[in-house]
Amino acid sequence: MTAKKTIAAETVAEAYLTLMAERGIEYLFANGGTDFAPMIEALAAINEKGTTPRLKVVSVGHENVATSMAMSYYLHTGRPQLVMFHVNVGTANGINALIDAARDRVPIIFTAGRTPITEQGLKGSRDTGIHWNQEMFDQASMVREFCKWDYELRNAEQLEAVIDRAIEIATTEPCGPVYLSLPREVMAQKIDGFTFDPAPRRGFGTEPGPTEDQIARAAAILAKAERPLIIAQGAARLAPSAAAIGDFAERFAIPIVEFRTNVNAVSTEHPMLVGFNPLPHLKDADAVLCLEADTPWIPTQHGNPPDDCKVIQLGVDPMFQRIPIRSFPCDVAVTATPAVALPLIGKAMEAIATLKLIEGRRARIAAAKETAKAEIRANIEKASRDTPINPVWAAHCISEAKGDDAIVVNEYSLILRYVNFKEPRTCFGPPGAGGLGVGVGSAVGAKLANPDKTVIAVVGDGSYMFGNPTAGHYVLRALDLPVLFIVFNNGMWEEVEGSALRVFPDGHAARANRVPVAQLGPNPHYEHLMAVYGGYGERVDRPEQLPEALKRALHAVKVEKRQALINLIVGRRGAAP
Ligand SMILES: Cc1ncc(C[n+]2csc(CCOP(=O)(O)OP(=O)(O)O)c2C)c(N)n1
Repeated sequence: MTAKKTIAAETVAEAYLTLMAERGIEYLFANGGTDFAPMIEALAAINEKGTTPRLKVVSVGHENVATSMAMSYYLHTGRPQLVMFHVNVGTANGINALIDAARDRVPIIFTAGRTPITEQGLKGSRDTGIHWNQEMFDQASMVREFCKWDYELRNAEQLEAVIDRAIEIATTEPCGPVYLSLPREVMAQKIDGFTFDPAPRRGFGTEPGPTEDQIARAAAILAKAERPLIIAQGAARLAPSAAAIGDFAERFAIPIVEFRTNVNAVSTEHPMLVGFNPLPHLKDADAVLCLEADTPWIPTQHGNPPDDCKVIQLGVDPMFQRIPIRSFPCDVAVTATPAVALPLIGKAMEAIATLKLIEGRRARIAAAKETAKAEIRANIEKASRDTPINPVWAAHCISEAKGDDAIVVNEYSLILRYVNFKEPRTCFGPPGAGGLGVGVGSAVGAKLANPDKTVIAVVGDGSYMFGNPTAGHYVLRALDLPVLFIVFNNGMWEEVEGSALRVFPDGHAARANRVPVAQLGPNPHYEHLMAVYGGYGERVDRPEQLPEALKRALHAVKVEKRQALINLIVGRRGAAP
């Protein structure tokens, strides 16, 4: 039994904020309102008393940016953070990124004030008109579908239990956000010190384990397969899983497709990485190992693997129970992280795998990779003189300029096939749920988590606007964090246009000069925004200008320590080769 610890907290809010820091939460990303009165008073008290550990508080001008920052910070560090917003309205603004976090299994302690319950009589009772208008019968109902747990703090006595339950549930696999509402009177309540357990006996970070039977059946399928395929998707959220995927694939010579991945699991130089698209690998496979893949392939685009192909679904919740309809085949489900399961499957395969099969495959994959490299080089050469700038050429130039350990946050526009990522976990893609507008905040969170690394955000002009860029640039300026933004400005929502043409290939929209809704022109001078934030901005509309422009912008970021933005006038991505 560890000794209890007592702190000289004067209010519930002060005890709450101190206990969060004691439990390892580093940041409070905040966007406040009248509900924050007790929090503000408590933070000032904590500062005045020099209490440690202490949360670092960052005021963020939009809740979606703040939530994206918390999401990204976790993906880089493995450590969940705290956000707090203004009652129901602030909650509403953060829900887009919350949906992304939920689908990508990112734990966030997502909190909001709750309008004062009492109309008068208590410290913190209602004192402005909005306190009636902001009350809801069930504030948490707004987020319940995307939070694993929700609760309202009702009194001081329950504080430690509530905080520990929130962290325990958020960090237990499958991880995800939890929601806590904090009424003003409860937070303002006076207390005379606060006593808690500094080493709680709780199940923080609990993981499921695979059964022996799951491991044996998966190993039997993979050992026998001649043309196995790994489809890796959400697995590299956890750094040990990324390493395990690379090791396992190399050992047994199994090609990896990183499809819709939000964090790259392996280096692009990994001998088994064959690309980012299940085509053409899926149609020949006789076994597919899906790693944390909610959508291992898209039947209407990629077809399905052959009927006799065995499919293994491996993940902490391999059935993705929170997705209402999902009908991908599953011959064996393995309930574990890749970090835990793959070494066990590998061990079980040792005795039954055939070396000849493995080495034959290794040689074939190496040859196919050489062919693909030649095609990539030819495509780059072909794209290099196109105006407007071809996204293939842009991707290549970014690849050449960025440096090996740079972190790239890609919201939509970067064609990964043309970019080298020497290190695993350096390419952070759009979240699986596709709630756009998280790229800007994710870049801020990435830089916060990796102050010594170059962080580059590659965003579409649409995604950039969704990202509340003024709030993002403001935080970077306030915290002195330099990030390079490359806005792929095609003056449209190409994806929206593309989806209309996919569904109606011979329709009216396909024949129209301008596809309705999807056009964003005329292209704004986004580079001028840098003047507002003391950054470096440049517009680039010719392909030969891009390499030097990237050097200038990276110089601004790395040497001058200023944020920078390249407004890159690009053409359509189309079905880029
Ligand atoms: C919050 C949100 N609203 C709308 C969409 C639908 N949507 C998907 S892609 C896209 C266009 C994104 O534009 P841009 O970033 O410029 O990329 P482009 O498609 O032009 O390459 C839109 C609006 C979405 N995914 N998320």
